[in-house]
Amino acid sequence: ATGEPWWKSAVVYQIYPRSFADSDGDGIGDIAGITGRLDYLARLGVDVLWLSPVYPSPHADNGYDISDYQDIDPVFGTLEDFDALLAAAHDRGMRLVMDLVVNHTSDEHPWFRESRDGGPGSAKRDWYWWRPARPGMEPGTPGAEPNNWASWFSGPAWTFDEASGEYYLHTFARKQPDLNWENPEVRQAVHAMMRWWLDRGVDGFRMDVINLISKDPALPDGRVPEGARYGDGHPFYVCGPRIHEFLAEMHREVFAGRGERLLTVGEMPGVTVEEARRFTDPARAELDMVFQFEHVGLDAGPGGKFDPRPLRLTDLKASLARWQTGLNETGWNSLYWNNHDQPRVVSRFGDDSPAHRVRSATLLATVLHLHRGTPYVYQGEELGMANAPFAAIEDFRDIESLNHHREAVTAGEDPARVMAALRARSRDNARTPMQWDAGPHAGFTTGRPWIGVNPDHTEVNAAAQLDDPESVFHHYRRLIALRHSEPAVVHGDFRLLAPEDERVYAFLRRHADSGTELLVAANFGAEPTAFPLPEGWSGARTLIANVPGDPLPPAGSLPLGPWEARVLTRR
Ligand code: TEU
Repeated sequence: ATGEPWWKSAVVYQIYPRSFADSDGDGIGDIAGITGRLDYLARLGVDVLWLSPVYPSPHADNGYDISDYQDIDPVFGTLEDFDALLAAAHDRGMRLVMDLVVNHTSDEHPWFRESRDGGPGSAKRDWYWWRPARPGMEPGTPGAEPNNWASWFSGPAWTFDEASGEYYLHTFARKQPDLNWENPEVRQAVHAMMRWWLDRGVDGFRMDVINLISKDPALPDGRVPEGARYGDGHPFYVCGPRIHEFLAEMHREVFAGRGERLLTVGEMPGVTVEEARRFTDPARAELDMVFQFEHVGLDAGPGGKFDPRPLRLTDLKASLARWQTGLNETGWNSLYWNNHDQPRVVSRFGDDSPAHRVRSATLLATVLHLHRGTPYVYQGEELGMANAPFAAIEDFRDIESLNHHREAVTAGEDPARVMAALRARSRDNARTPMQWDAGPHAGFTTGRPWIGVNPDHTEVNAAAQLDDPESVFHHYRRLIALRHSEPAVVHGDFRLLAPEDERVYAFLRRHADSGTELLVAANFGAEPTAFPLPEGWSGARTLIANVPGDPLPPAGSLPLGPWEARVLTRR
């Protein structure tokens, strides 16, 4: 439809620069490496690149701890390298979106140094959350923290500063102090920095944990879950009291007048459908879309992400369908299986054994890309890259994984179980180097990679897949092209079929303007099955499938082989 925003028919590709392509042999990916691989991304057909952080950083959390918002970390290159990448992407018709990490800075950012070293009298003291010890407690002793909140990366959310005798708040690691958005100077400084990047030519922002920036200034104690040591602060800062005000203000101050060409997406753990509709309602002018987390939490047990349990397909369907319906009239979904924080989807919701890896990866791709919303592809997902076979804790690099391992083992949990959970769920599964070819280090680097390369790169790599029309890569390429050519994929409404079916994920997309209707059916398993077609679908043509060959038009029911996914169309 005319007048629709361009990003509704776009596909975004996420690059984790540290693990994408290393041009200088230091074992860490860099910006020149990305520029050298743009033709690969153009061939895939993606419209937008999202770069995980490339700013100067001590890398306590791989760049999500920023010490200078307006420069490039030397490990990744220079501002000149960045400008060259931006120009080269634009030359190929691709836009480039930056990661905006402003819930917190690094503790090595000059703002925080001034806030801490200047003590309570510092002009920047109030840019962060400083609080005295709990009344009646000896400052710096266990339990004396200003409140009982847990950090997301284990331990308390507060760190004691000897010099001033006060604590600062950090929702994540202690090297990631939270900015105080209540202070208008903080907001103005962030807005100015964002305008600086837009003036440089970038095309928008992916906003890290942006729904956590508004905290209840009373910072009340949270409920302590059974068996837990710390309290749950979420009710006081997940979509906190002033979040909509802050995002509307950011829109006015930063995006007004140039909003049309940009893409903004807010990463929002804990966001509900109702809140997401408000954030993405165009009439409210806050964000274009958000990343919600419901579907990536369905296989977590009561103990959280490191307490894995199997996914029930009916839960996945019910969850995604609720988001589809909830944002159908107002707002817009973003669609993802993977990013740099999630295990690889082919290992998680598919089957990464040699017999089923390609088919289950292409099934998952088909299901996701046929939903209504903007799909995000995370580097290597388009190759069907799998989880890492890490053997020991020494193989891991991620601060969340390392902290969790230390805390759990110290608390007396069985180390073998802790390792099994890390192997299934660690963020490092997504962070092994991109597999370019079957050569040494998968063609990622000529040096020593900062994290182990998956040994399966001899089988699973871009070079092999580019030459194979049945590869995962070419299936992603076809799905992206389909979104660009078929309005029903972009604009059709969504209706879930057979919600109780434990094996087949099936839905309809109906596009009233063109009269086109799509039926998607996907067999989530190795056992062949058949899906009973609704009235009027016998004889329908296949638009795209993840198995080669032209089947006979289905009559009555649609046979589905192991991990087969099929999209039928009728007018
Ligand atoms: O992630 C926040 C988030 O919600 C989680 O995915 C988190 O990383 C963790 O898995 C919780 O168990 C964002 C970034 O994407 C992540 O890489 C950063 O570590 C985090 O914020 C802090 O900046």
